Amino acid sequence: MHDLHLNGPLMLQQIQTLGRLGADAENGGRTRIALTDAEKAGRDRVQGWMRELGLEIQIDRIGNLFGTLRSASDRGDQRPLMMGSHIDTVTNAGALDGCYGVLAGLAVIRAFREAGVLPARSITVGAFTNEEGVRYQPDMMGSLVHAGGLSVEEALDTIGTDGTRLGDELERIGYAGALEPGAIVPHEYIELHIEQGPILEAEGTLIGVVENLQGISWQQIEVKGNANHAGTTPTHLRHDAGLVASSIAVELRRIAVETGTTLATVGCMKFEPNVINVIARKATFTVDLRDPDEAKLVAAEKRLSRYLGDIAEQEGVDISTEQLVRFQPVTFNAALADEIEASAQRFGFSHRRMTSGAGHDAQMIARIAPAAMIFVPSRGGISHNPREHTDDDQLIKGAQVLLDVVTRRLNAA
Ligand code: HGY
Ligand code: MN
Ligand code: MN
Repeated sequence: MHDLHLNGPLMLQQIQTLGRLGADAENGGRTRIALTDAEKAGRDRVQGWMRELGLEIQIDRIGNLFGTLRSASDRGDQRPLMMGSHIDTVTNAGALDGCYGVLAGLAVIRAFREAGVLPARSITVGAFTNEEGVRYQPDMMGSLVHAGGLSVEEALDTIGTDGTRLGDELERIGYAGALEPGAIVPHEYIELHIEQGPILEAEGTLIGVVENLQGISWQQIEVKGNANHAGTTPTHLRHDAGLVASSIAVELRRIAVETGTTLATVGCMKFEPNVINVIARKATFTVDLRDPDEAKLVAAEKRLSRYLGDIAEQEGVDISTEQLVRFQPVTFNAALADEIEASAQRFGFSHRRMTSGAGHDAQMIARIAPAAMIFVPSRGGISHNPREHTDDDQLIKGAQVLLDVVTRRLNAA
């Protein structure tokens, strides 16, 4: 095998450059919500880097962006080894989530370019649309459509939290591609990502060999009570949507603590009329439930549903729910996980097998190809936050493992 060298400094420089696009006014964050002008700027920048590498660029109908370095033997029908992730962000995000996997993929291709060799099999890097699901649900949307889990027509008709239609926004930013989603079927898929959690750092471990990924359940809950005067309404006569929503949030914490494995988050909450001296007539909020075990996730959903029925009756309010996202836990390809572990061993890097707490595009691509993930540590376990950080040498070593695994898989039978 050729002696390929990863250009770490250039990868780090590109991470910084991309991280400046959509920069927030304060606290060093950036916001590149899917299909906004800021995200378009990020897409344009990544596409430019793909061009500089002489890659064949393809954009599909849901806006997934692919750059491919063809092997000498590829007559256009060869299934590529694919790497990738996403470049859209949550609000006020860090610079690494998703971007690291896309730019490390380009760094792997650059190693072939700089060595002047073509890979034994074509290599594709993908930047999938709307992984975060902040504006349009579900999350991991682009990779879900790519994997055939959601029709592109349905995805294009999705109405965002801002009332926009996804397909219109895709047209507006110029990324409504022609390629049929799923046309590029990966031979194998490997995603390099920051852990976004505390485990690797706490153990002083460098490489996470991600064996599986937990199930995700997102729902929106609406509580309808009665608006009334905060000063004249006795407690026993209240139908207080704000109290009910808050009680549900407390019950969710009880579910998480009592199960020990389920995680529960109320990330968004809105009261109406949202006035200091008026009992809330309506509360609208989201619930994010996760568990690596499907049966436990189902049990948490059922326990929440029972609680909703009980508190609705107790407080005399109406409660309705809308399921926004439901993905079962995913187990990644064992052979690829072994390959990642063997690579970390060869480098002498500390490593451990683990579950992904976050959702990733790899969980969708695992539906159509062998897939696995490599994690590197997140300082303080922080992510979805401008303070998201991984040391430069850790980022480079993670990318070296990616290059090593890719070159070995390219030359495997
Ligand atoms: O929600 C997630 O876990 C991912 O960041 N979309
Ligand atoms: Mn991510
Ligand atoms: Mn994320």
